Amino acid sequence: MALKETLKQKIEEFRPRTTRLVKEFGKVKIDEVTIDQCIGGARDIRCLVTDISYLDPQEGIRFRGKTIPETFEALPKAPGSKYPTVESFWYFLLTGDVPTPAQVDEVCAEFKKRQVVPSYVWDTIRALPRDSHPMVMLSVGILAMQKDSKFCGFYNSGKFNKMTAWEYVYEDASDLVARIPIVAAFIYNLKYRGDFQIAPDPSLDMGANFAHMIGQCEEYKDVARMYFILHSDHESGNVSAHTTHLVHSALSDPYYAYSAGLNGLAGPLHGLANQEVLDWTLKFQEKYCKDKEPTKELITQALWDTLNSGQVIPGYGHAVLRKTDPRYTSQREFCLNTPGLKDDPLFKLVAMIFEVAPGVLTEQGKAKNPWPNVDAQSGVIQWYYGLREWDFYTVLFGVGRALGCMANITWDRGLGYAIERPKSVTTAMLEKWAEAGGRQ
Ligand code: AMX
Repeated sequence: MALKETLKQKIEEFRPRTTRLVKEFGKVKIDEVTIDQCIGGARDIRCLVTDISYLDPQEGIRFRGKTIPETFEALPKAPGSKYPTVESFWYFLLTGDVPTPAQVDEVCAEFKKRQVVPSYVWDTIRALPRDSHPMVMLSVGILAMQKDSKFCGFYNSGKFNKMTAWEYVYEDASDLVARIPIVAAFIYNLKYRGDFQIAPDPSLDMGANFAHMIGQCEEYKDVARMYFILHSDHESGNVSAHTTHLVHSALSDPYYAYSAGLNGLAGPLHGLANQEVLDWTLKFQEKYCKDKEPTKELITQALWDTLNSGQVIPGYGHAVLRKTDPRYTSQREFCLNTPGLKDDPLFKLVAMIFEVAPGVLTEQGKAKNPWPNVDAQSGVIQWYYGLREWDFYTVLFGVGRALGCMANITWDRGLGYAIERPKSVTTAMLEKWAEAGGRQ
């Protein structure tokens, strides 16, 4: 069965569960809110629903119930590769089912049709100053496509229907997911390769095609597949996923929603951390190891210098996780299993930082989680394969994150989630309730 038909069946079967929860159990309490949470970024408040992925603080992410190794193991692999295609993962995220090879082929064929980017997108990106950050270019490129949104067209058609609205989100979401690597490759070539553009190769899957379009080697095809899958989703409370969900909840179409999500991803506490990690590591080499080999002592000194200057250690800490991020571990394993990369000096340095940084952060005593997150390990892989323009790294994150965000808002519409509108209070109210020991 084609992906959209399977999804239609799944959404229709699922709807009664959501309806029943609201109708019969709507008043059942699942959480309480403290003043800490109110001022401290709504940490840990259970007030979002998604079945696409779940983040356990100790275990890390599960996509549709599967850990990262289980996901990689279960999905059909790209030809000649140990890694699955991004297309098979997209099917899995949307439906929760492991696709058959034939179903993957269908998605691949569909993406070929969808991946044609309108030429006005290239004109829009080219009109930006060439020294704009590549995340600005990506966000603008995605937003430019809004004018052809099928969801927006459906809304404006006068025939809008809540039950079928998800189908138009699905159409936009699939177009966006198929096109975003093409847009990213265009930005890369525009900014760093003198606008030397390479046409997509219709015989290749998404990851392989991205590698081809940025002039990368054979091995990088797996890097792209792994990278896009690992960065796809981290349940729905993180800034990029939450922003996308929030903006779409106003029935803004997927282009508006994901452009906004990308703007959140571009923050240094979120997706920009991968660029910051590379920046930190290279500056460390430059400043502390000009004429000597890096040592744990030198790294410890540099980490304390960073903390004492009021900055965060990029790539470490997490709002939910309380152990080493399995996305970090997965990329580390890739490095260890790749001859050349495992002996690369930058990888060895990143591995040495891993031995030291958790201890330094624990000694400082502020971070609730001293362990590395996804961003501590991702840049070194790109660097090794010659992708050394590290301000591009968050764009790679953004290509992957599109998968999770688009799968989520397709289901948001399928289940008819409401416009998001939490209630705010004033500081005086908090002070009054604080005195009284709770809200009266
Ligand atoms: N370096 C230094 N201080 C850190 C720290 C780090 N890596 N991680 C947390 N802290 C500090 C916080 O800044 C905060 O300090 P404050 O009390 O002075 O404000 C204190 O420790 C408590 O913070 P927390 O509850 O442990 O973390 P959080 O939920 O507020 O923030 C995060 C989480 C990721 C923003 C934070 O750990 C951080 O800034 N890490 C570095 C940036 C980074 O790697 N971001 C990427 C995260 C993954 C992603 O989204 N891609």
